[in-house]
Amino acid sequence: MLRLHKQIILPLLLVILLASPGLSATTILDDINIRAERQTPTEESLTIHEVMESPARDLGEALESLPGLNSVNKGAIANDIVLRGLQGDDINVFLDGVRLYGGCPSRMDPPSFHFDFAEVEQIKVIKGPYDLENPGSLGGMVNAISKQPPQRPAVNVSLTAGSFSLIDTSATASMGSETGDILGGYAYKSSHSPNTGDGSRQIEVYPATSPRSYVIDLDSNAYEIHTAWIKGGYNLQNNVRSELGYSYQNAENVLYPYLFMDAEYDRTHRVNWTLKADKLDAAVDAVDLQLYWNSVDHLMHDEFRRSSLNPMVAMNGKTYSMQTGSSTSVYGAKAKGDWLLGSGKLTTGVDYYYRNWDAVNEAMFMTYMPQPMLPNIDVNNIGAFAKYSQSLAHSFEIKGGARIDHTTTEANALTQARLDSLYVTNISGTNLDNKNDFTGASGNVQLAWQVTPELQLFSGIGLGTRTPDPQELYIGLDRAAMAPSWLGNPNLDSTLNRQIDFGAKVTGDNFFLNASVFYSSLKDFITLTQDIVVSTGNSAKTYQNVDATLWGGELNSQFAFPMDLYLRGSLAYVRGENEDKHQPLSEIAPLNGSVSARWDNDSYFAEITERFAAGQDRVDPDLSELTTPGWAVTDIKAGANWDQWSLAAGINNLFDIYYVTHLSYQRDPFASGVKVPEVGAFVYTTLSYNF
Ligand SMILES: [Cu+2]
Repeated sequence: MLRLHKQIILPLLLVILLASPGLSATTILDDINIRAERQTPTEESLTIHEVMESPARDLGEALESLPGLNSVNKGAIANDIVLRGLQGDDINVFLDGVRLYGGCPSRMDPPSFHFDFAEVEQIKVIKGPYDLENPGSLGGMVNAISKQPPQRPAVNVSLTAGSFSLIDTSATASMGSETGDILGGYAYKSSHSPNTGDGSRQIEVYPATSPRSYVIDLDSNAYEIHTAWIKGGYNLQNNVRSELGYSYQNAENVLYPYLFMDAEYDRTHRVNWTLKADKLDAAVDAVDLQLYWNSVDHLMHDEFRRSSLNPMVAMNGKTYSMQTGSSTSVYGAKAKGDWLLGSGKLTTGVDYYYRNWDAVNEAMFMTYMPQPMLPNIDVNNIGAFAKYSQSLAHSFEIKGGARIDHTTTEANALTQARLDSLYVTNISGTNLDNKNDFTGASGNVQLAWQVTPELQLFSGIGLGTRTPDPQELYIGLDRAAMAPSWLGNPNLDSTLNRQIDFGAKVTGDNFFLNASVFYSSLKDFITLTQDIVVSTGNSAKTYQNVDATLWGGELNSQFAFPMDLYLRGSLAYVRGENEDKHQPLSEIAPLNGSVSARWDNDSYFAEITERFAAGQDRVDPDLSELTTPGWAVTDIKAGANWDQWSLAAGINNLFDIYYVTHLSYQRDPFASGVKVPEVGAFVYTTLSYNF
């Protein structure tokens, strides 16, 4: 019953709040109060029961409901998270603190693609350079936290069906006692390519004559994803717990109209082991150890596109005009301790990870000669951190800390001959090496002041850093005279983010309001260049360090009214500028937000939401970025809860509006020339059972 409440009723209650003085009001208020008490204006969280009520296909889409978070949609699924204008390696995305990378050089499979919602209980977001426990959280961190089984048998089954043959099912079962527990789960999701607001399928975005147009049945699956997981916990003593988990995921036939190719498969293995000991003695509050390993195999090609019908393809005995096979794996370890020191808490830790990334491209225009696109790159990172938090007089709380990292990178399959012939450019110079090392320090101080019981003020100043990623350093895709090549720049420096944040949080018995602003000065921010000439005489796009700024803010609020009515609203803005070139940064979402009204009496609910974005006319001319008009769409949903069962149904984009988001089209060097429109009117229903 308790689990049921946690899983299903809380979300309803969340937007609800006050109104009737019964149980429901208390529960919702509790939730709001928890949010109000525990979160600073630079933190957000999303509980999975909020997600389960929506038809979000993955984490990236679900996180769009949080202000300051957006996503890049390359097709029906595999949304890539954007946080305050930063994406890719500028932010960290973890599951239970585990570092995981996608295999695809075009981010078809971002980290969050590789775990299923049904594994997750809650998602925590830190905005800005305030995560010191992990290397590279330059712009922030998103950490999904997996479900913990209760100390009894439990079952959770969920089935969602929607337009265009959407199926999203999951089942988990667990057994638990004081000594230990075991949890197993399985999830399957698939869908055809959805219709956009103009009545055509998302995969029909290209004219039939375009080499990028699809030559498959419109009712082909746009993705099929199986995920299975098992996790065992053993309580050695009542304060010492060890956990071991394994997950396998197989994604097949994932279509990416945003890109030139589609994924044949992504196969992922994940292993995570943890040991946690709490309250060891008066001084040692907690000790955590963690070891993990994961790997992804990815294969993409253009067999579903017209480009594969080129007569030269068959003449070469192939079925594709281009294909990339890639694999990546990560090993990681972390040891961390929480010490009670004075009236505060000191956390110290060391961590290490190793990553390998390798990708080989074959293309007709290079006579199918295999190219070391990501030339078997090793990354080793070792780091240490310490942070301290303490309450001060007059309701002040201060926390801060520092971290240092040393990183080495080496592209094992990048020969000096290839570096000299292909990579030498007027941007990165001539003395290029396939090895680099980086040392970086980061740190922050955050001050919170509880001015009155209702008002909290927050300020933070932070330094965050991240090393250039393996792709930015070493990628090499020679496209000869066909089109600009795509090249890494081995002379890149790490990016340093110097950021300040201010926030205010106002909470009352029946409302919650969070406002934050930030300013970020990015030294050696990594962007793509304009086309440049390489030593072969052909043109290429490569990466460069520039100085840039990002500033913006978010507003988030919830209100409760009599008669079981609740209102919620959010707004987010970010502005990015390349200070070296005095032009806008690319891929910055425009002003966007949402407002929703909900009636919820604990047994039944109904909700209407308006999502909107302004137009974006600040575009990067180096990447031939296009402006995007504004849009607004309406979503409705309603549902009921009876004991173990709950049912929800809704229509997203009720008026079948045709719209595109500013982030959802590919920029150079692989601009396909089209914007991928968002999903049109979409009907769904979800039935779930929790015991
Ligand atoms: Cu790919």
